[in-house]
Amino acid sequence: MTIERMSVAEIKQSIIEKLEGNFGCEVSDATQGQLYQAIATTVREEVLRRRTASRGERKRQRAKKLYYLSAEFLVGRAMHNNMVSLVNEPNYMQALSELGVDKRLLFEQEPEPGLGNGGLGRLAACFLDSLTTLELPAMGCTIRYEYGLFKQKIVDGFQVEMPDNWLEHGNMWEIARPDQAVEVRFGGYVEEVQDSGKMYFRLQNYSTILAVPYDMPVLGYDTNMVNMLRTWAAKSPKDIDMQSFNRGQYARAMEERELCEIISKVLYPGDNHYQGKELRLKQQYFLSSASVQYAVRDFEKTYGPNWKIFPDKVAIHVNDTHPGMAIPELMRVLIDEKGLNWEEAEDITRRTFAYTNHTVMAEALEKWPEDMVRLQIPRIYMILQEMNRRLCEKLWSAYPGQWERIGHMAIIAYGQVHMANLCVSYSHTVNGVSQIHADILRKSTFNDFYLMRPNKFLGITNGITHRRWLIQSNPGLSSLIDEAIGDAWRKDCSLLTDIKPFANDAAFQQKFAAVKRANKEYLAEILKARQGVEINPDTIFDVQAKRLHEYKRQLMNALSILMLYNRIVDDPSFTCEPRTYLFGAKAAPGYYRAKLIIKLINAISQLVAKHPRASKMIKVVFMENYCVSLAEALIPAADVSEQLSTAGKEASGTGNMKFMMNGAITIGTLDGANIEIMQAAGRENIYIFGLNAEEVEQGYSTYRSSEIYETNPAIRRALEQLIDGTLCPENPRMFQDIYHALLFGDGGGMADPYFVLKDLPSYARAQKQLGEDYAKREQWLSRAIMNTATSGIFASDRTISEYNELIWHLPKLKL
Ligand code: 26Q
Repeated sequence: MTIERMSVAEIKQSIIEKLEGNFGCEVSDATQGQLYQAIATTVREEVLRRRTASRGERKRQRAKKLYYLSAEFLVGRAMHNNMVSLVNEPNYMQALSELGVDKRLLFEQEPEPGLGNGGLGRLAACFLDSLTTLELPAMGCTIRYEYGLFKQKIVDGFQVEMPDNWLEHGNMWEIARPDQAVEVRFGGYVEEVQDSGKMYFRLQNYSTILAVPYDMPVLGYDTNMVNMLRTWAAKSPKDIDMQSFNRGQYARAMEERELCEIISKVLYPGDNHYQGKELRLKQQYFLSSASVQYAVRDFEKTYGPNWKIFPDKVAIHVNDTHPGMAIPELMRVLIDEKGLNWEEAEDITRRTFAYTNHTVMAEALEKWPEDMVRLQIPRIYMILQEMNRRLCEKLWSAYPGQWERIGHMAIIAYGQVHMANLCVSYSHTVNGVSQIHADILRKSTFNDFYLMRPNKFLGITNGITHRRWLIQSNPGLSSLIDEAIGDAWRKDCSLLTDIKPFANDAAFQQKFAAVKRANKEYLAEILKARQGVEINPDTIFDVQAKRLHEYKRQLMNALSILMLYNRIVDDPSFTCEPRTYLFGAKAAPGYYRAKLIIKLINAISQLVAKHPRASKMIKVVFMENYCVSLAEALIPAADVSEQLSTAGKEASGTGNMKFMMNGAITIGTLDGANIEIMQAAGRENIYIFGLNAEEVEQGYSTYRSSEIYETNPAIRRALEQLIDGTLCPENPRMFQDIYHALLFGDGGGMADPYFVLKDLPSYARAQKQLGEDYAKREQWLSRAIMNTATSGIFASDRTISEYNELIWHLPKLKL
């Protein structure tokens, strides 16, 4: 079945009719909001026609379905992306131009769903995009947070958080499914019931929360395939408790309702950091239970109570341990509700689940207090205990007498439920997100499990969807690529290698440079509009955009800029290629040092701006509220991609891939996917500096940051400036904490545990070289083009094909 694309005339007609019918106005007198409504409704109708065309096919074909469970899905805006997936973007753009609509203002009308913190949530969104384009049946499952990740303002150089009320004006892209609501139970106690010799478990005195699904359709590119992102909202089962309402206890009824609905109220803003908050545990079980119950119900509808084939028809993937309670939840449903015995349920569960780990940092590994789990989800707690008992029994025979090792591998130990151990021991596959990360999982984090079942551990490197991150966000470069090699790369991103021969083609280089230049102008326009700053497109755009975290080392970048500033101030004859340093980063609201680093970047920005000569060569800009839509304008404009994590700490990184694809050159450490970027692009097309992961590991016992301070005068001076009033005359003590952490450490820990000072000299050298190389125009352009040309393997289509081949085994739907 083929569906005709709307022509330019039809699109215009539809928009005009909607403005007339819904608002009684014409294009010329419509507000931006009315224009958005009318245009989005037109796109939505086209989306829903595809949904109708593919609807029911999965069940008819009895095809296996994937549930991708993730506490975060950072999908970004939908309208423009849907135009691209409909392969009708040129017609829409033409129609909008003919109607005289300002496209930037139009797209900015759409609120961005901020249902994620960073990499993990954005990866889930890229995956669902690729699953759909590859015509694989899947459903993304997450929480419909009423408030997404906070919006960031910078006030006097400090981050200030504002609530993100993204649903305030409704959401054009979701469909409520109250008919598919499920009940999730919390609290109470477990009663054991004997019935004709069999023992049953019944939860008593629990409270029920209703999980109501809202589905957001996800389109495949150039196909009728539509998958759903299911977002679960928490509702009170008795919308308002009528009984107490009648007795006049209106306030109490409302209160009860509020208490239920708080579960899906707000996304926790911590990234790569675990906090044992009770509400967070409730969120996780809420998502896990609702999704598993739905998966079981949907299976039963098609296949009946034929539980043995459940793993052949259902795959459940847990995106990090956050939805890991789905594992004991499936056990619970199969045993308590479907009457299976433990062994049957366990076998099905093991063959159903797979788990991807996204971090090896100790502070991010989830460990819930045993008592909290017991009180909140008592039946799940019982199941976890039994899982733990059986696991430990096996471990005793594998590792007799090795108590410490067993304690380290147990699901429950020392009063805590260890989510990673649960996920590893009850999944058939454990995946790492880059090659080095998978190696670290095998050799260190999960080594004890790896030795028992080496084949369980995979390393499938992350990817990004080139549809959002190249076709949609960089139309200039996309058309240039079409011109050179045709447009087949749009469906098969690996074909980007066909532009390799153009890397040294002078005419292509000129056009490539013109596209980059236009993208830089566009970014300049946006930053002017967003925060009133002016940046010069004739300078190098050097970008570090990612969550703020000490291991990502924005601080190293900042100190290196400060050192460069000092050189300029000291030497009136010093010159360098003019550069604009762009930072985008949100800090977790409770992460004091991360917030102080933001203040530091802003202080350096002001210091540089005040100096007549320095300000001609460098400018530092902290971009407010880094988010998906800002990334879409920023990444195509970047010349330099900063990927500075301490080696061994960044599991993969995915921003690095987006920058590469858009022709930025990476300066980075041998960490995460940077290593694979180097292998793909070639050693000459990337700037690598600093310690490698092994050297970092060895450095923990030998490294003394004070030695660098004592022997390197430039570093010493920059550090002194943190506390001598240079940066913050009104409060010279402002950056004391950073100074102290770098030189003395805190809380009994080592000084400079992220090796900032250690890697700083080698970073500064690489930066100097980069600046000189940028001036060699042809060579730089050739290397930038080589980055785009070799970025195809970082398409999430490749990632998903590998996941499917090695983990899920989903059939491609026949449409
Ligand atoms: C856990 C418990 C309680 C509250 C919050 C959390 C929590 C939330 C988000 C823990 C971790 C995260 C996010 C982690 C994350 O984004 N990791 C990144 O995942 C990317 C995709 O695989 C990788 O590319 C990055 O290297 C990794 O840092």
